[in-house]
Amino acid sequence: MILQQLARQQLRDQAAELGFEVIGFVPAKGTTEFDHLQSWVENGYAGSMDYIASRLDAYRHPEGVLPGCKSLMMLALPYASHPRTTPRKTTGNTSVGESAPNNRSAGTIASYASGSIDYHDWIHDRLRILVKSIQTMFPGTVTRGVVDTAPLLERYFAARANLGWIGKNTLLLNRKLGSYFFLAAVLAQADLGSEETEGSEETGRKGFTEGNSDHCGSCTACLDACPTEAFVKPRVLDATRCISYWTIEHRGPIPLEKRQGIQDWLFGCDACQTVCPWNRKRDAHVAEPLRPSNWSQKTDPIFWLTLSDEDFRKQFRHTPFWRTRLAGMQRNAMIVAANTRNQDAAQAILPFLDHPDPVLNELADWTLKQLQRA
Ligand code: B12
Ligand code: SF4
Ligand code: SF4
Repeated sequence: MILQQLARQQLRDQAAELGFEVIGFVPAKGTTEFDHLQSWVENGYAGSMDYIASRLDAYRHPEGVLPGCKSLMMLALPYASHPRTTPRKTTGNTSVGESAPNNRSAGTIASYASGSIDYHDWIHDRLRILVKSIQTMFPGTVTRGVVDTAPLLERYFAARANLGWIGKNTLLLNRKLGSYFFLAAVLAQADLGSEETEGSEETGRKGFTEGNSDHCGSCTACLDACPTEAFVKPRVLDATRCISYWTIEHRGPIPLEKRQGIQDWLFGCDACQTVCPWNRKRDAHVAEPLRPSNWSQKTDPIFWLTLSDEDFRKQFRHTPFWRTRLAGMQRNAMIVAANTRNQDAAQAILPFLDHPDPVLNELADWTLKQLQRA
């Protein structure tokens, strides 16, 4: 018991030094949310994200990620607020805020992608240090760091570890950090003890939260602000209606009826976060590589339309944009150009009429027609 407490304190201190602002520990138990996940997939809400259905069984228990797993250390690392989030007080350099250009033909990007690095790589480098510490404290036990890609319901375990509550926009919220943070986990075969909220498992989907309270209250700002009405109900998101899904996860053509809803989002979407009152008063330290860099370039559709394969590789190989590839960014850029009536982009779109990729080919034709009509 004492040994576990000491181990947790040491790991907590180390994680804080590494930039994780909220940290918690929870025993590796089966998830009470598995049925929800299963019906979510069965309802088709995962769209083409087959990596969820194909590993469904692994989500039942953290053992699906690390056999013999006894404990999870859950971690939150803040990233910059989206500039459309109205801050209530100055909180240091956490937002691009006023520095964002007020250019009507510019698009915008999700803030998590505004830094200069791939957060997966950056976080994994830090998780490796924590993994090593656990292995030194508990020799012979296997430990694994994960961020984003493992079949683990990160928000669920983070809520159980008292990092925050699951908001109506389905994101994990914390009273100090709002929702602009990444989640990560260290799974250990060692028993690290628990800091789980008492009785939390019995609360079902009503309030699996800090101290079991739902700090969303009667607020519905995120549900009302979603441009594509992607929330089936509070805390249930149909990804196939979400701009983030279409602009980041989905490969290939974007159906005609989805294009207008994308508005000016070139990559991801933060609309259900910019309006959240908890993000307006957040107080978070954002590490240097996660602070916005080259914002005006990344939010300019013409920049993406005129970028060469080679330059894309050089500049974006180790950033979140790599997931979508250049063709995906160019697809998104044409849709944004059409939605924002960006006549200046027409010149950059013309060469795509002869592009070998039929997706970009069709889109160029469609976008130019939209611009002619404007
Ligand atoms: C697939 C995925 C997506 C999909 C689906 C999103 C979704 N809401 O599920 C898409 C592409 C749409 C997406 C978008 C985004 N994502 Co995403 N995504 C994931 C991923 C890989 C899996 C999520 C998943 O399993 N969904 C399945 C369904 C069933 O989840 P669900 O319906 O929301 O229900 C869950 C919870 O809400 C919870 N729950 C809901 N209500 C209640 C009530 C109670 C009582 C309890 C106990 C639990 C509970 O239980 C369910 C199971 O966990 C996670 C990483 C991970 N491994 O967890 C990141 C993750 C959720 N995404 C993240 C981010 C940052 C985003 C975006 C903000 C990116 C952007 N700006 O464009 C948007 C936000 C959109 C939104 N409002 O959710 C972060 C969220 C951090 C945070 N603060 O919560 C994560 C955790 C990645 C990370 N490691 O940091 N994402
Ligand atoms: S990320 Fe955008 S599209 Fe997706 S649910 Fe939030 S507001 Fe709606
Ligand atoms: S906008 Fe309101 S309802 Fe939505 S997550 Fe924030 S506090 Fe909760």
